[in-house]
Amino acid sequence: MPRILTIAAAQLGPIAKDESRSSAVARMIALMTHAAERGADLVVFPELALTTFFPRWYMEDQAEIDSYFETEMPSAETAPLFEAAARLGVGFYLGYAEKTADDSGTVRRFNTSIIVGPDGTILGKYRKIHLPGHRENEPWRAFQHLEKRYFERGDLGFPVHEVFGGRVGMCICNDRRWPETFRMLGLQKAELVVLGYNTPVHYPPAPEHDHLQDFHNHLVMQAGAYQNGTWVVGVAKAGREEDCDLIGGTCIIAPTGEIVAQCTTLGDEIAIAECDLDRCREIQDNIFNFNVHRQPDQYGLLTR
Ligand code: CDV
Repeated sequence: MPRILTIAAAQLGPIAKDESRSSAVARMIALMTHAAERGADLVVFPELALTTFFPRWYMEDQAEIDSYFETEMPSAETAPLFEAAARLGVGFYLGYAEKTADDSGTVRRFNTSIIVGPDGTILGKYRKIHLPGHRENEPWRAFQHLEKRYFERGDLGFPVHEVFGGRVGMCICNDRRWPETFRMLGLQKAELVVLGYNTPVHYPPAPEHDHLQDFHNHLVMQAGAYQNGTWVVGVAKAGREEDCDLIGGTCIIAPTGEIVAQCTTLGDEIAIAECDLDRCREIQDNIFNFNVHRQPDQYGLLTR
C-alpha cells in the first residue's frame, strides 16, 4: 500500500497591518475547507500567518511589539482554526510569533511553526534558526527586516516528527536557503519538509538580485528536495502588503526536485497534490544513499 498524503499548500495574500487575527483565521478556515473538499489530509500555511509581516517596521515600544506575538496556542482568536481542523479531519502547519515566559519570569520570543494533527492537537514545534536581517534601525532601507531584533534564535534544533504516517520536518522561510537545514532533516530520513515564507521582491542590500527572487525561491527548495530525497511544501504570504511586494510561488515539490503543483496568483489560493511518501526511496536508496555514498569525514569544515 503506497503511503499517499494529500497536501494542500495554502498561500495567503497580504494581511494588512490593521487586519485582526480573527479575519486572518477566517481566511485560513476558508482555504482549509476548500482543501478538505478536495481531499486534503494536511494544509500548510505561511510563516507568521496571523498578522502582517511586522519585522518590516522599527519599533521601540515593547507593548506594540508584543501585540504581534501569541502567548498561548490555541488562543481565543486561533481556536476556531483548530476546531475547523478537527471538524474537517485535516491537519495543518502554522507559522506565528511566539512569546514564552518561564516560572522565573524570563520572557523569550521566537519565530515559530507548529504541526497540528487532524484531531486539533499540536504534534510538533519548530523555532526558526536562520534569522535574517538586522538588529538596529537602518533608515536607508525602503523597509526594515528586523527579525534579529524581535526574535531569538530557535532552541529546538531541527526535529523530525513521526506524524501523518511519515517522517515530517519543518523549517521557516530563510532556513530554506541553507543546505544545512535540509541536510539536518535529510540525515533523519525526513520524507516531507513543510515551510512557510514571507519573501520581499526587493532585497535592500543587493537590489540587483530583485528579479531573481522567484528563481532563488524555487532553486533552493527544489535542491533541498532532490539532494535529500524528500517532499517539500513551501508556502508564501504573497502580494502587496503595506507597500511591500512579497513573492508568491507557493509549491509542492517531489523528491526528484520536480514541482508538481504551484499557485499562480498572489492571493489566497491552494495548490494541492497527492504525495506518495514512498517515492522518497527512489532518491534516498540510490543517488543520495547517505550510508553508501556520503563522505562525512571529509566535511569537517562544515562544523568547525
Ligand atoms: N522572512 C524571511 O526569512 N525572509 C527572508 C528575506 C529577508 C531574504 C528570506 O530568506 O526569504
